[in-house]
Amino acid sequence: MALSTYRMFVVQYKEYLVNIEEVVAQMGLVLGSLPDAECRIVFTQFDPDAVGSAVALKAILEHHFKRRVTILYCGAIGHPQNLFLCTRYNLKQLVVPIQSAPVACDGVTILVDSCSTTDKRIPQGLVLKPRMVFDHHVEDNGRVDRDGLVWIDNVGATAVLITELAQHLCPEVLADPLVALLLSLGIYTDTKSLKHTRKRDRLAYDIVCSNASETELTEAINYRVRESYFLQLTKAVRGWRRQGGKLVTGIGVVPADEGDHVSVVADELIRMEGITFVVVWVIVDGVVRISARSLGSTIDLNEFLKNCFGNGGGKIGPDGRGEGGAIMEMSLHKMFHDIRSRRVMEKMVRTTLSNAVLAV
Ligand SMILES: [Mn+2]
Repeated sequence: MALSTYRMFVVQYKEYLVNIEEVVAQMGLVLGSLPDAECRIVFTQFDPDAVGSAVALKAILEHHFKRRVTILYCGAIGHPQNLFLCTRYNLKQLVVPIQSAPVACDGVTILVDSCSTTDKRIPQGLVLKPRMVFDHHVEDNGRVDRDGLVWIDNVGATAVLITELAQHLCPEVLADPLVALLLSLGIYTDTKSLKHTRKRDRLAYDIVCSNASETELTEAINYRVRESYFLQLTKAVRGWRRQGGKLVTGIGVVPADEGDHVSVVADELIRMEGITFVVVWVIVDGVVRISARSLGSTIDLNEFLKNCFGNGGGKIGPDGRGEGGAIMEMSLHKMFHDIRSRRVMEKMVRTTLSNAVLAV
């Protein structure tokens, strides 16, 4: 793929989109101002896009900029596909929990696939001061500190940006089968199996996909799903509340490694005829996590998340589909011990959220 073809698709999005040379120049400035500092790539949500982007960016920083790089993640690994990737490719060698390696002030912190430094998944007390941000959550970008490089672009996945950067700086990193596989998977999953792509997404996918093993990609896409997912889906269907095109439901209290099912359930429910807005909640470790989906323009997903929860955010796809999440602050920890208090807690969350969603 000729580079000029890429440049054609680097179109201005608000004031944030910069062209690839500008990105490279900014990277050079940031790294040049801290010549010996180690780079720490941080992501807040463990998913194929974040992991793929981080692993590929690490390779670019090592090969092209000759930097030492570590990759740190926040939160738990709970989605069955992520657990599969961890085991199959021994990712825990490559990506470590942020708690085990606190971000020191003298390092170059780089945030990928998120641009919020107030994300609830960042451990309390840890202040992230990213000098570079690579992200595609365009609607969130008001919250990022503008010191250094901020590349937030309206593409299907952060992996698209990193592929473009690699293609421009050192295409050889894309020949690595693991890098190619993870980037392909990042684009594939973030665009909902390539259903919601723009031209840049497809161009990037073509490049990375040609270097990834077809068998391994198929294996990672067709990951097995746990029984508990189906039980939680049943619970969500039984307990839903609907009003017009709005649907709100919960899957209750689940173990930490099953918390990511909430987004899979939300993806499933938004497909239902007549439904244009879905909110699904789950309680993990005494914290309420929300996954929201919207179709069309009747409800502003980001405004809803911010108004209701004061945090969170999402992204809007090329067809106007919204996808996002938030954390609801409720002091539930104390109630967490027996089965009866679990029911009380679930009821409290259900009522609060149903009222919030149905009132929109
Ligand atoms: Mn992403």
